[in-house]
Formats: sequence, C-alpha cells, structure tokens
Amino acid sequence: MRRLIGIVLVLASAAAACRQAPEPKRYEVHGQIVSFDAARGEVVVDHEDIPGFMPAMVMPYKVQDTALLDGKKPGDMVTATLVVEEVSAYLTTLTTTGNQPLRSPGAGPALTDADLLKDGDAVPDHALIDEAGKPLPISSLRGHRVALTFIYTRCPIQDFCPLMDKHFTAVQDAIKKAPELADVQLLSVTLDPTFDTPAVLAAHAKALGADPARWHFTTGSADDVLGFAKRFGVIAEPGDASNALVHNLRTAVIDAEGRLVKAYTGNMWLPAELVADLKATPPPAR
Ligand SMILES: [Cu+2]
Repeated sequence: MRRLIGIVLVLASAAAACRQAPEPKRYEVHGQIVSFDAARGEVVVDHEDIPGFMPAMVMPYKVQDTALLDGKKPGDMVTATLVVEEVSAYLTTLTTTGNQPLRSPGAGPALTDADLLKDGDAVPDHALIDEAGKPLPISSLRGHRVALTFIYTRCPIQDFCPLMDKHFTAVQDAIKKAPELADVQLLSVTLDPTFDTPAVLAAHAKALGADPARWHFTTGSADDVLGFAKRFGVIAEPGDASNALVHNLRTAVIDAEGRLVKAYTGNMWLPAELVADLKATPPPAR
C-alpha cells in the first residue's frame, strides 16, 4: 500500500512533466455487496485482502458503468476488477458468484442507502466535542466553508489516517496563503472516541501544527461520532491487536450553508484538489 502510493506519486509527477497518462493498476477483489447506490454509481463491498493494495475492509467503490449494478442485491458474493489511476479508483467488472446472508445483520454498523448523504444534502448535527472539550456541532460552523475528514490518532496504516493528517496540514498551509479562503475551517473527526479524548486530540493537533483557529479535531460518544461518520459512508469496526480499527476513508467539502458539496472516497485525492474544490464552493454571503 505504501509502495503503491509512492508509485502513484512518482507517476503523477511524471505525468505532469510529460503529459502522458500513467498506466493504471488493476487488482482482483473478492467480497460481498453490503449496499449500493445506483444513482451515485457506488457500491459498498465487504472485501477480503487486496494483496499489495488494501487490507480486508468494508469500503465504498465507484463503478465505471452503473450497468454493472443491474440486478445486483445486498448479500451478493462478487468478484470485481479494481482499477486504480492517478487520483481515482473504480470497478470495471463486477460479477456475482452467489448470495449469502450479510455478516452480522443488524449488529454491526451496516450501511444503507438511506444513511448516505448525497451532494446538496444538509449535513445533520451530531454532538461533537472539540479538542478543548467544548461542543462543536457542525451547525456551529455555518458561515464557513468546511473540509472534513475522519481519522484516529493511533492508526498504524501510513496511507490512511496519517496521510489524511498530512494532506490536511498541506491544505491548512494552502488556505493560509489564499486570502479568498480565509473563512475555511478544517475538521478532523475521530473514529476512535474512547481512546481519542479531547486531551489526546489536543496533543495530536499540536504535533501536527494545527492552527486552533482553523483546524478542529472532534470526538464525542461512540453513537454520535460513528453515527455522523456513517452519513458520509464511513464504517469503522474493531480490528486485530495490530490495528485498533478497520475503517474506510471519506473526505468532504461542506458549503457555508451546511450542505454537502462533494465527498472523496478513499485516499487517492490530493491537497491541491481539495483546495480547488473549496475555491469552487461559493464563499459565505456577507
Ligand atoms: Cu486509519
């Protein structure tokens, strides 16, 4: 995984230099359909290890063609081809091989279409608490464009939470230099609220050089935090001893009226793209 990102970054710079599209990488994926959203062209797959790319997890994927979702049902066992390009990843084949009851139905944090926010939807409030221990519901950030991501501080997978932290540090630097983005607020929500107390988040924020006026870290009850995360398609489940949580990633842009503008799936986005999305989002009305 780490090696893949290295390759992707090298290819990205090569592409910038000679304007030639890098070769996409292809992976075979085996798993089960948890849910899907044909309108968004997205399918949530509970998949096995993807050797060389990603550990087993529940993760939403874009499909290249929504026709791939025709006739599919939650519970379908599938074999898929995942194509990973410079900044996007999507499935090009999705073949049903059987159907089985979903793992721990009703017990785990299963994701349904109804949970997922769509672009333009108002982002609902959950009781989030910031690194100073003060309530910071998302509605308190109205009047600001917001970039939001999900992390946990003891995440051992360098290309997951630590990469999100690194990218948000780069975004913070970029918005400091862009007067037209002065209203922007960054928000990192923990997926590990029991461990990530406000004090732990405050230390983490300081270590990253987060400006408390601009970049907030929030925790809360497991219900509130994971309930909020689920609306963006983020699922976090207890992992093994080496990894406290198995989770996926989402990074979102929210407009000054509190509506979802856009959500990135996974870790294949770049800080410059997020900055461009923030610039394309209307600034708050005066
Ligand atoms: Cu992580």
